[in-house]
Amino acid sequence: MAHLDKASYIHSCIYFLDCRRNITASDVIQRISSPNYPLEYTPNLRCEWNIQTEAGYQIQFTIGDSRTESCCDKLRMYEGTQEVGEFSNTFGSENYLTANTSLRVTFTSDGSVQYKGFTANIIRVPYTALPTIGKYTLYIAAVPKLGKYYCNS
Ligand SMILES: [Ca+2]
Repeated sequence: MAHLDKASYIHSCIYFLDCRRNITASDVIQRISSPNYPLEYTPNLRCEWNIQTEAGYQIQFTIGDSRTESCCDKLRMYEGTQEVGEFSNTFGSENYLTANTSLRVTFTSDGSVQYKGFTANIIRVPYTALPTIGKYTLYIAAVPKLGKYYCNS
C-alpha cells in the first residue's frame, strides 16, 4: 500500500460505491467491517451503513477489535443528524444502544497509512425506556468514555 498508481485510485473509486449498504437489524447477529478486515482497508474510503429496525426495538451496535490511523481514518456513528460516536486509533468492545430505530455508521480513510480497520456486530433488542431524572433523559454515550452519562436539555 506504500505506492499508489492511477489504476489503484480507479479501483478505490469503485470500492467507494461498493461499501454503502442498508441493513435491517434482526434477532440474528449481523457483522459489518471495513473492507478487507482484518487485512488493511483501502485508502480514500467513504463507507456508509444505514441500519434500521422496526418500531418497538433498539439497535445494539457492538464494536470488536479495531485499529485505524488515529489522525485520519475514523468510524463515526449518527442518530439522525447527531453524531453519537467517533472512534480511531485502537478501540474495540464498545457497546452502543440506539435511542431510536435507526443508526448510520460511516468509515472514512484518507490517502495514506492503513491498518486492519473495524468490525462490529449488529442485533436488535426490545425497546427499553431510558431512565429519566426530572425532565432529563439519560443516554449512555459511546464516546468519550463508556459508562459516562450525558443529559439532553
Ligand atoms: Ca489513513
